[in-house]
Amino acid sequence: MKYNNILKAALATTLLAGATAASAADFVLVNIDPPGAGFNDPTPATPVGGNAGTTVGEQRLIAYNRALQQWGSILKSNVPIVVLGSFGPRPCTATGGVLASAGAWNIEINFPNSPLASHWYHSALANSLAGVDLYPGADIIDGADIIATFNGNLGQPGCIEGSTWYYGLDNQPTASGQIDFLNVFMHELAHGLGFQNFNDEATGETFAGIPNFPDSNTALTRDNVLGKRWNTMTAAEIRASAVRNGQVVWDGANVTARVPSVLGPLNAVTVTAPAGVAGDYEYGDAAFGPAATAAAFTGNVVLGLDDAGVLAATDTVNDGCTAFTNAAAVAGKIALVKRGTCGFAVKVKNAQNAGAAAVIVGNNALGVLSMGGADPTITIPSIMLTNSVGDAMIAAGGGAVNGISISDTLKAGADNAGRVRLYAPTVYAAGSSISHFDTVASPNLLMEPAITSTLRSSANVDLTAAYFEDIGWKTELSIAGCGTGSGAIATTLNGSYLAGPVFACFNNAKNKGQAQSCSTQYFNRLRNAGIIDGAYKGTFASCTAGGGK
Ligand SMILES: [Ca+2]
Ligand SMILES: [Ca+2]
Ligand SMILES: [Ca+2]
Ligand SMILES: [Zn+2]
Repeated sequence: MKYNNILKAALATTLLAGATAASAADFVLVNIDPPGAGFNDPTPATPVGGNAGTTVGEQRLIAYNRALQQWGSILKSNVPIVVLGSFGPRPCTATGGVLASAGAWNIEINFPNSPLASHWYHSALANSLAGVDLYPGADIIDGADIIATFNGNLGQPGCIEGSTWYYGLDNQPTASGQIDFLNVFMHELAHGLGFQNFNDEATGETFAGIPNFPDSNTALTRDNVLGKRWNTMTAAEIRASAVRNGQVVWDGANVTARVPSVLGPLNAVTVTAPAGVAGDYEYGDAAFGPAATAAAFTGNVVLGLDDAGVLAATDTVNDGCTAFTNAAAVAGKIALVKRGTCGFAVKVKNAQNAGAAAVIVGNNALGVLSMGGADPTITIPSIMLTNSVGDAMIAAGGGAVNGISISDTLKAGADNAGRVRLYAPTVYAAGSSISHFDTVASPNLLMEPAITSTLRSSANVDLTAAYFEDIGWKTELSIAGCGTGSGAIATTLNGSYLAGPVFACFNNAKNKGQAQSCSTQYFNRLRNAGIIDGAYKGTFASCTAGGGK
C-alpha cells in the first residue's frame, strides 16, 4: 500500500537531473528550477569556502551535492534516493521567515521488511528496507522521495532583509547576515530522510486524517506526563501533548545512548531536603532580576505565606500573589511560592518586599520553564523547580537546596532519564513543533528548529544519525581497523560525530592510500578550523591508518 504525498499535485516543472557521486546510499538530485533561476542562476559568483563554483547556480548545486554525499556516506541503501530541489518563494517578512522546507514526497506503509506494521514510513527509508524502489512512479518526479524548497527571495526587499546565503562547504560564513546553505540543506534533507512525523499537531490527527495509521516517528515520540508514545494516543491526547513544553521526548535507544557524549551538562540545583526528593533538578530561569548563583541558592527554604481566596478562587496561601504574612520568617532566606493566580514577577516582588534573599517558584505542572515577566525593581534571583519538588517542600513545610551546580548526570536538552527533548512550545508552531529537537539542547543540534551559527554539519551531525538508526535506517559507521562499536575510537566514530566524511573517503577511494590521504586532508581541515585539537587528529589518524579498503 502506498500513498503519494498530497503536496505532489502542487508542482509541475521542467526537469534537469544529474546523479551525484555518493557511497553507501546514492542520491539523485532532480533540479526542478526553470532555466536562469534558482539552481540555474547564471549570476557570476566568486569561489568561497572550498566551493569552486563560478555562478550562483553552480555554487548552489555544489553545496547541494556535498550535503547529499555526506548523508550518502552515512546511510545505507541499495535504492537511489531521489531528491527534488528548487529555489522558490517561502513565507517571509522583512525581519524573519522560512529559510527552506523539505519532507517526504512519497510515503509507504506495510511494505516488505517494514519494522512496524501499519505505520507510515518516508519512501527513502522504506525503499532501503525493502531493497527495491517501492514506487517508481510515472516519471522521476512522480516517483521521487524527497522535496526541498529553499527561499529564493532571501535578502530581497520584504524577505529577511540583510541576509544572504553562504555557499562555502566549510560552515564558516565570513560576514554577518550570511546563512550557511550546507547546514540548512543537511537539516532539510534529514527531514526528508525520516526526521519528520506525519501528524497534524493542530488537530492531533494522523496522516491526511486517516485514522489508525500512525507513522514510524510517532512510535518513538513519548509524552512523559501520560507515559505513552504518540502512536498509542488519541488525537485529543496528541493535540494536548504537542504543546506540553519539555515533556515530549525522543524515546529511541540509539539517540539516548549517544546523548551523554553529545549534549553538555545541565545547570542544575541540588535538593537535599526533604529526603524524598533529594537529588539534582533542572531549573527554569527568570526574565527579570539577577541571574541565579550558587551562593543565592544554598541554604534553607522557607514557605512564603500570604492571603488566600482574595484575588480569585485559585488564590492559595502559598502563591505569593499578595503581601507576605510571614515576613519575619522569610527575611534573608530562600522563599518558596507556587506558580498560579498571578504573574511570576509579582510573586518574586512580594518575596523581595518581605526580605527574601532568593525565590523558588514551584511549578504547578511537571517540568520547568523560563519565567517570563518584567519588573526592573526586582533585585533578587529566582528559579523555577518542577511541581514534584515544590509540592514535596510545601508538604514538608520547607526544604533545603545545595546551590547551583553542573550536574554529573543531567544533560542540557534531555529529561531525567537521558532522553532528548523534542521541540514542543506551549503555542503550537506549524512546521516546527515536534519534528525537531528542543532548542534547550546544548550544544546546539542540527535538528533544532532554527539554524544556529555554531553548527558544523560538514563534520558533525550530532544526534541525527542515531535518530535515523532508531527509525530503521542502517548506517555505515565503521571502518575496518577502527572497531565497530566498542573502544574509544569506535565510540567517537559511531553515530557519525565527525565521521561521515571519513566514511566517504573510505567508500570513494580506489585504494587504502587514497582513503588515508583523503582522511588526512579532512582531519587537517577540522584541525585548522579549530573543530578538533592535535591530539584528537592524531587519534583519528592512527585509527584510520589501520583501516581496510
Ligand atoms: Ca520511488
Ligand atoms: Ca495567595
Ligand atoms: Ca540549543
Ligand atoms: Zn526543520
